[in-house]
Amino acid sequence: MATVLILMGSTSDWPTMQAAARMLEDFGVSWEARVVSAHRTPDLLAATMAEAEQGDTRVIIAGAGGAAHLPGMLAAFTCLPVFGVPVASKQLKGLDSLLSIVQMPKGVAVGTLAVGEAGAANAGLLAAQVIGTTDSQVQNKVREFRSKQREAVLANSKLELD
Ligand code: RP5
Repeated sequence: MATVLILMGSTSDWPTMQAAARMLEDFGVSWEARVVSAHRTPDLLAATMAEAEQGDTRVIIAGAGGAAHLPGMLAAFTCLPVFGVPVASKQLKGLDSLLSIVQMPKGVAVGTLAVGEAGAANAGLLAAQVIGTTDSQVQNKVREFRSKQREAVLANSKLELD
């Protein structure tokens, strides 16, 4: 299994969750993405966490929409850090996903990111930062990313009328 495991409730989450994979790819962190649903495949959820616990996986990223219990259920089965990404839902645009991921009762932790693609990208970034605490190559790539981002802002900091 890869260093970072990206799980999601449905293939329909993949267009959003790819932003996490792209970020990890940029930082040279190995990743693997799978569909595991908390309510459609609960047995697979438990088996996947048992597999992750036995392998070299360091971080779990979990994206889900609607009544998004996937990140919390994954966290219940593992002591690996779980970062939850609320995927925008059709009916409530992700407010439901956000509230159901962020409001974990005390005792089982999920780190919740922003709704949608920004949250997925930041989940990848945060996972890379975790890996960077023990891998200086990854940490240097994160520093380089920050520095390029800063330069891009400075290069376009003067605004004119359209
Ligand atoms: C959740 O239900 C998934 O995470 C997805 O965001 C949402 C809708 O799933 P589909 O009906 O598109 O498969 O379990």
